[in-house]
Amino acid sequence: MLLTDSTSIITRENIQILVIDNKLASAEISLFGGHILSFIPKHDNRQRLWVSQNAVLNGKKAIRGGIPICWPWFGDHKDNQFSAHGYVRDQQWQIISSAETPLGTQVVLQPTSSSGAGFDGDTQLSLSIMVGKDLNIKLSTKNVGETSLRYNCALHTYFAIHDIHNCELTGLEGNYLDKTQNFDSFETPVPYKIGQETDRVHLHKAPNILIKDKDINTQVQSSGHDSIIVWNPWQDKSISMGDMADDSYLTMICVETAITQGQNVAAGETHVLEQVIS
Ligand code: TA6
Repeated sequence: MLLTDSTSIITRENIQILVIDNKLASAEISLFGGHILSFIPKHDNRQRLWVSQNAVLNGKKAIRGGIPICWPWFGDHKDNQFSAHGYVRDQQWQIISSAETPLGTQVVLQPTSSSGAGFDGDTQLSLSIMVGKDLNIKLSTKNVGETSLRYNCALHTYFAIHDIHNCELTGLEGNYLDKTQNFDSFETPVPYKIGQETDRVHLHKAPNILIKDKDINTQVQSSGHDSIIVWNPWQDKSISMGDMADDSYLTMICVETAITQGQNVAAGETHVLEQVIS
């Protein structure tokens, strides 16, 4: 196992977790799903990510919370016969490399296979994570086939907040498609507050979003995306989801850096989706 001075492996229920603890931050990454579960910078010791207290850690079901990797599609599959959000968030990933750098600890993970039913691309998928003052996540899709491919993806990040009623987003503009209203198009509200089930695909390459949680701000910088999704299930959906406590919608919000409009990757080329959390 490729470990460094600041990395170790623990087992929690049925999953292996890579624990990173360096002078800048600590983090936990489930090797099941290539799934970041925790990021705590040491300058403020504030947990940035939310994980459900009822998350299933059986190594079969995608973990509720943290940063699920949605690939090679986002949401429902166009043929609707495959599970939502693709097939890599519920498979085992491997550590390809790890290194201590001046900016923090960098690890690269890859899924056991990036081929699967529902997608005919020939790819190499890798996730590069830098755990430092910020959390820098890069999802790279290399086309190792002979023909161009097209895919969607998302870093489906669940952020921890104190109270959804005191939360406001800045940095989004233009129109969004509202999944709770047949994907009809609406204007981004200002101020951007959440007071009901919210499931919005913003067709805006917002490079810099602030999640304002009373007087605490979490910055979300994105690149390589064509959309930002904002999701909060609110109370009824939370109650209906076995891996969410009934009131857990109050302390989380998803701000997801994504490709939802189709990204072409020519043979031999690589596309990188990046999210930086501060
Ligand atoms: O990103 C928002 C969303 O697509 C919602 O529609 C909701 O389905 C959420 O993802 C969670 O999906 P999951 O398959 O993880 O339950």
